[in-house]
Amino acid sequence: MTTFSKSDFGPGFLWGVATAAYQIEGAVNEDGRSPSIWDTFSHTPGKIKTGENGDVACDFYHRYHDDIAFIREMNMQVHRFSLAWPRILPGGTGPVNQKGLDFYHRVIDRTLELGLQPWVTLYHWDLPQVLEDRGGWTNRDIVGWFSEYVEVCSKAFGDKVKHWMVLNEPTVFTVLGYLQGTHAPGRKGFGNFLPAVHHVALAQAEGGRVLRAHVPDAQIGTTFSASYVQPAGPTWLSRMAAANYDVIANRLFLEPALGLGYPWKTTPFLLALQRYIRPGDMERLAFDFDFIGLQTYFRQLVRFDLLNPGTWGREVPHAERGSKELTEMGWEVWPENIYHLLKKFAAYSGVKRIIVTENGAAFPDKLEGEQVHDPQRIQFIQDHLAQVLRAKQEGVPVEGYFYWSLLDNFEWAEGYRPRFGLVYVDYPTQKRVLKDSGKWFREFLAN
Ligand code: NCW
Repeated sequence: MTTFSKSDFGPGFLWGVATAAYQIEGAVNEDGRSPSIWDTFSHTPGKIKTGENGDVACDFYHRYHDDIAFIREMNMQVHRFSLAWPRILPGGTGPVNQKGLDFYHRVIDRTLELGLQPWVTLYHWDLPQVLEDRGGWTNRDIVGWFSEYVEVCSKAFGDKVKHWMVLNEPTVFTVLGYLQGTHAPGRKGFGNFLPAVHHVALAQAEGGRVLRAHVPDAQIGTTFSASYVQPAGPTWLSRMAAANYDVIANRLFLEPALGLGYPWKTTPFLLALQRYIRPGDMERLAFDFDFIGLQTYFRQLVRFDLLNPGTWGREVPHAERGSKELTEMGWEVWPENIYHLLKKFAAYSGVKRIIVTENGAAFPDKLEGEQVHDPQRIQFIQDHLAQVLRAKQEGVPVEGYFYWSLLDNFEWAEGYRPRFGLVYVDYPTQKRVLKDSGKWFREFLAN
């Protein structure tokens, strides 16, 4: 039983779902799209746990019409999705692919036709491979390449789309893609990571400025992955390690956007970024975002580790924490996480408005006839919404909650196994089934 109702969140609170282009669209060779770094990476043996790729995914490219209708059916108002740079500018820069624009016009028109708001993410990790071949995010020229792409998108869609997010989770795509190498493009080491961080942070603000210039009446935001970081013990060393983890997990891209610069006082190894910083850059990192997208899935419990110079920390294994429940991603379920993060983000004076642009969980869903019973997901959502409401009632300006994700989809290096959707996708037949959790939203949000 839930102890709250939709009306407790207030009349203006926005409810929605989120997706990302490469994870759902498929049709990778259609209508002039060029390969992205995720096509290259997923077709490289050993990179995806299951050997799978996004060639077909959910075939959203052909099924968008009916898929978007599920959002309406669940009584939500927001359809958050991303644009694929390699569909729109197959050369990364230069000639525009009209067929790529046409596809997104169809998606936007269908969204509007159903009375939903389109919320568009410009970059959700599918960099054109041609640009990676020129250094990708490690090449400073990418700030100009990205600006060109943002200009094309804002001119094409700015009349219809009034809510924009510049980037999806910069920390995740730089740490996993350019430091650890477990995500595309699979680069490793600080020599890749540090320049990528600085160029991404510049592009984050520059993207905001380009949008503002071309769509002056737009609400402009960007999204951040976040994890509430707790020290495992009361010692100074434990707290120091946790503070360093907090910098990477939560502060690295948020603080420069807010005009606070990089958090190198807490984490001195970030001083190595200075090598890539040119005169005027520190001012250019800031942009006055209308809203901040908070995306969170789990907390981090951290202890001191002498063997990990830089952050000086290591996460405490779940077995040692007595974690009650783990999702299919191996992520611990701990709903208070989202409450603490909302409070933390709201404490920055530059954060005016917060939208939870992603939160959700993967569980081992099974199709039984025409039904998918997913009580764990319903519980997860209810427990997280209770914490969002708690923060809101304490004055946090949180004004929306978007569930990740509309559909089960290609979960990057994990392949198709983790199912995050409110709608089940039977991949062999591409049949869709609204899960019990989707039905729960439908009832919860009904008038
Ligand atoms: S992997 C990840 N995700 C999932 C993905 O499907 C989606 O595209 C992302 O926006 C679900 O939501 C996001 N997030 C990574 C979580 C944090 C990993 C820790 C990295 C430490 C730097």
